Amino acid sequence: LSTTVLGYPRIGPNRELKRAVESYWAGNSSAEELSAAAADIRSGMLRDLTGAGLESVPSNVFSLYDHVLDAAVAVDAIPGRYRDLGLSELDTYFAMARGNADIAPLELTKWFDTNYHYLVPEIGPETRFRAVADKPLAEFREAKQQGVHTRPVLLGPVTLLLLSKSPGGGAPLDRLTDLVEVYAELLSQLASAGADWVQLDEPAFALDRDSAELSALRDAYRQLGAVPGRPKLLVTGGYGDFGDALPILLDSPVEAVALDLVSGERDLNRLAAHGGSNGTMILGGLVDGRNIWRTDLRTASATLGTLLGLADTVGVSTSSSLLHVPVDLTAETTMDPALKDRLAFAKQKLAEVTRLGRCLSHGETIGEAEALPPVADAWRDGTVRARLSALRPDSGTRTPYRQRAAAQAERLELPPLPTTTIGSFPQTTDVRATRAEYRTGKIDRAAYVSRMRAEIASVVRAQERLGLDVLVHGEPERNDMVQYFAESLRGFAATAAGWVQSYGSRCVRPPILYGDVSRPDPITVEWSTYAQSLTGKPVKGMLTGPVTILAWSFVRTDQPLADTARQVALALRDEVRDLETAGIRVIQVDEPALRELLPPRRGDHASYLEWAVSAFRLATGGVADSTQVHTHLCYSEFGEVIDAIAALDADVTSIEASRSKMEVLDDLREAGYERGVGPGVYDIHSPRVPGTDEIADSLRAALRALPAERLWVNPDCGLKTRGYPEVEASLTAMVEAARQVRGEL
Ligand code: THG
Ligand code: ZN
Repeated sequence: LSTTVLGYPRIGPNRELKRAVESYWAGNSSAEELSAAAADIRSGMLRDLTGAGLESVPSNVFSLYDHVLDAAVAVDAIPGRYRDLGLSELDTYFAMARGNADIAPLELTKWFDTNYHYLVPEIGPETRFRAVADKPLAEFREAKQQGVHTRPVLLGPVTLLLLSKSPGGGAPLDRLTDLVEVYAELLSQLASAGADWVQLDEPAFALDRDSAELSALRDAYRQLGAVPGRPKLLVTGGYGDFGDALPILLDSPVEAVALDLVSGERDLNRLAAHGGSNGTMILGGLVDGRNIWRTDLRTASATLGTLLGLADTVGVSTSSSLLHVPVDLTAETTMDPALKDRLAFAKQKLAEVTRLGRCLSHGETIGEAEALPPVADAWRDGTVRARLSALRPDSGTRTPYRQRAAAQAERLELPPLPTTTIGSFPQTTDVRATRAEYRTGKIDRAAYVSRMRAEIASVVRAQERLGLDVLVHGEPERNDMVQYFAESLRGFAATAAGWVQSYGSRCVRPPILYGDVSRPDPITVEWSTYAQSLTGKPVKGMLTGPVTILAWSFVRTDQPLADTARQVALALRDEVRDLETAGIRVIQVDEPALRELLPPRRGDHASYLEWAVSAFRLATGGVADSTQVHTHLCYSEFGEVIDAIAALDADVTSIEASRSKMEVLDDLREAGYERGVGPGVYDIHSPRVPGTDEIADSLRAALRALPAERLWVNPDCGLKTRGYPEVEASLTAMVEAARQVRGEL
């Protein structure tokens, strides 16, 4: 175990997984073809891992969709409604992941504070566990056949339960004893197949856990430690420190514990306070599994020195699985060499691990030549820094809401219950093709602009026909709401092939924020003003907020995130001001990721929310009273950030609420939010067209929590993934419902 990684990207170097599963789903290839493509991806992974000379190579880190779903399947926690479909194992798996015409998929949610999403298993009193070790065994044997003795990886039992829900009542954790018995069986089967080490991932302990949850951890590993003939156990966390779970693990009969020493350095102190590792091997997670900067090998090897003073046996690893970084930097052939020199993608990180391993085992030292090249002077921008320090402290403070609301009402002349959409309209193949043709130089700027204008004109006409009150231009020019802005801001670089899995077959290509950020030229103004020129109704300007831009990028680590957020906010503030000057009366700044960057430990929440809120306010606080600021947040779990949402001080906040049945309105009111709200009145994540009556009923329910002058009517998210027929039908129903309820006021 002296050198290893906790996991590796499983999408393939050219997104082979996406092609293979999507072709299978479309009925264009067979299960055998899918299985062959998956085996090829796994061999590629194995080649990378062994090629780097790691001492221990993980297996069962591949997944056809999601490793949490794989863990549920490995203990046979398949809810009855999927079992009853009578499908093959493979199709049952995909039904849980994606649903089908008759049945919804499992809920999808964020994996800790990353941009990966996992499927939420359902484990309740009715779940009948059984060990189904087929996948880990098959992948272990497959690697064995290719000459590699691997270390199977499983999601740990306690984390599996803590990530699950129990829709039928009871708590998943109530099933711990039964589940651990099944894990004991899985361990025995892996041992019989020849596995001498098994890795169990318990990242759920990066979050604050109560004493019952900590006891569950203690009980689980006491029980697993006692399994006769079991393999040795490596327990990993990642995504932060282990907190109070660390001493429990050190005192439990597991052979090794991996620490995240990138975002969980606090565990080093805890290890010292515990008087060392008590015989447990410690893997130092020194190579960042979630960001793309090269490891500072000198600092890392110094940390290894510290670890050697705290544990008898020490190894080197990544801070988390490498799932969150792109596969191979050598695919970036057009990147600025000065930037490329500072980066390491998954494959390059393997070499960093083995390099650190040599420091450990052969006492080698890190030479001058291996030091991280410095940040280039050209990436620093004195103007940005000077502008930020010259900002007045009240730059993020607008006048009181009442005063703004009166000025906006007079200027916008909207009916009560105004209708609008979240911003994007369906992205037709035509629109995508036009963007691609422009990008590859097949059409020139003039041809591109004229086609985009035609699309915008058609979207504006459609909205007028539908009778919406506040229009949008539809965002045909955007690929992704973060990538698009990154392409136009200084300080960001795009990658050519830096794909990272977001969920299932879906990937994103996060931009790299490497230098001081500024906005050389207006970005969205030409599109928004063109749309506004076509209609007398207000057109909303559409921007992505600073926190979301950071959350969905790879961000520099040479200065605090809060400072970087202020730079992004200042660039957006320039854009907001230009939109306003150009006559745009309503400006929406989306922050769907506000919740996502929330640090795992509650003790760190306040300082995060402080800078996150102040960045948003800096971006939006420079406008006149009569300019209306909107924001939009996705996902309905607002609990811990609800006060921050109120503190954003937007005039109108639209939120995903169709599934949480308007309860969020009461929560907002309790948080002291007394401005406009647009609770999503129908779910855009499903192709189903809502009825007028059901939307009208939701509006009536909302009116019980909110006065009519503050209620807006909108879908719960952007429409870019939907088709035109359903969008037109749904918006027709929405506008009609608003008209009906208006008549009752
Ligand atoms: N942009 C970015 N991150 C995100 C979202 C986003 N994270 C959260 C959420 N939205 C994730 N959702 C998706 C939805 C769709 C896709 C990816 C993430 C998707 N990707 C295309 C694919 O894999 O085929 C590739 C898109 C492209 O060509 O650029 O469909 O909206 N940054
Ligand atoms: Zn949304």
